[in-house]
Amino acid sequence: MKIITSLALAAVAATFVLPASAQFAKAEDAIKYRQSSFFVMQQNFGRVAGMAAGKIPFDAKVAAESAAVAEFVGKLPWAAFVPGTDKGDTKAKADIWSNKAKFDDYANKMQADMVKLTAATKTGNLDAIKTAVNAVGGSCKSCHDDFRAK
Ligand code: ASC
Repeated sequence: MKIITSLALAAVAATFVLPASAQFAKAEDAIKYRQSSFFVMQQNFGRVAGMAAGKIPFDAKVAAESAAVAEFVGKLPWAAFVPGTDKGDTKAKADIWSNKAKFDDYANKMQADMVKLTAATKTGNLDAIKTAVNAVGGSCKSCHDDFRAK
């Protein structure tokens, strides 16, 4: 049982594994990289959230494509939270690096919620999409509350 639990946890961790080899020439490149990936993620998530809120006409195909892009791009920013990149053109708080485990928990939660959102968009069921959008939005917000400067 213990071994099975460990294997299950390892499998979950592997899902979220970051490219450990990711390197950036300059601190500002790392900052730009994570901001760019968050921007593309937000544009795609925001489109689905807009549909869920009735602000954008619901198009199941566009929602599914957008969620898939948001899910994928949402894997990218984390490798760019390189130690020492809390200075410069960034709202990233230094707490990210002093409380990395908590930050990583938020990052993993958001990515897991994105997987559920993609699944929900594939059903075409707007209520399921709304629920999944709310979960992702909650993940974004809780991390911002703790780790993003105003
Ligand atoms: C977005 C966006 C965020 C989150 C957050 C959810 O679309 O840009 O930062 O959702 O507003 O509360």
